[in-house]
Amino acid sequence: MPVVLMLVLLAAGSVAFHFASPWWWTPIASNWRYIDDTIIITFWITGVVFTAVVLFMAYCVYRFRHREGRRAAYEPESRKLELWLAIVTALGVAALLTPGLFVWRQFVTVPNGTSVVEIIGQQWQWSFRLPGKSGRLGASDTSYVSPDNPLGLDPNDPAGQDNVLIVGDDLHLPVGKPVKVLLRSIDVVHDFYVPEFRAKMDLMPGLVTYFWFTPTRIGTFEIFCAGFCGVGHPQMRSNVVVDNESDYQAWLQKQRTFAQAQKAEAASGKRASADESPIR
Ligand SMILES: [Cu+2]
Repeated sequence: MPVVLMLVLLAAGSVAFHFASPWWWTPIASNWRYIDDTIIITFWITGVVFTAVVLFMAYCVYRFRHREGRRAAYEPESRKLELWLAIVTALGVAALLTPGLFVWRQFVTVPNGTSVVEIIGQQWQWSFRLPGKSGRLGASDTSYVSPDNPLGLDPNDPAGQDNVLIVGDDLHLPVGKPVKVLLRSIDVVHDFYVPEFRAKMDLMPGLVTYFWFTPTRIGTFEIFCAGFCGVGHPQMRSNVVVDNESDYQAWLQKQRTFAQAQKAEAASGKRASADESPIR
């Protein structure tokens, strides 16, 4: 009887904890309500199955308890029950996976007229690059990375000259404008994660991954690295500041382009001499 009671309390307590939990989601600040809907569907399916299994166990413990003169029958095979369980499990797994496929498709189908921001991860900071007036991002390669060129832009690509660089500082974005983020790592695997945006994706060395979103709320939102990337991983944080249009433009005016940064480096005499240039 105590086991039956414990199992029933476990089921009831889990459901109560789910609804009364103080650790709920951060208020959403992007268009990705679909992600929340998908998680809620997952909670419903797994919650109902968990509760049903635990209560069924409690029922069995009570119903088939030991009594004098009764023996258990050995019945290892039941084709009918196995078939029934296989069908129900398959339907449950399909219901868990299918909504995610629809949401994923939207997550990576970028609408027309979306602006672009590149997000660069490295041990252990976040940097960003915005296209200039031409709207294009110049070529980049990790072989160009040097103290003077921390993001590894191709110095010979004219398209990269007007690109705006934000190295190890906060990224600003205008509210209500869809943005496509291109994710690039210059060392190991990192993972860009802003909980309020319900957006998260790996940065893979040698690949450019992407997704898009629309920031819907003005404010400062913390960026976490959600892929363990070495001893500095917990400190790999930054912010996305979502501004109204005029604040955003004021911030943008203050940022330096790649050409300006290169010139400043040359003027300060810190630029590497020819024999110190990075190996191609
Ligand atoms: Cu990281």
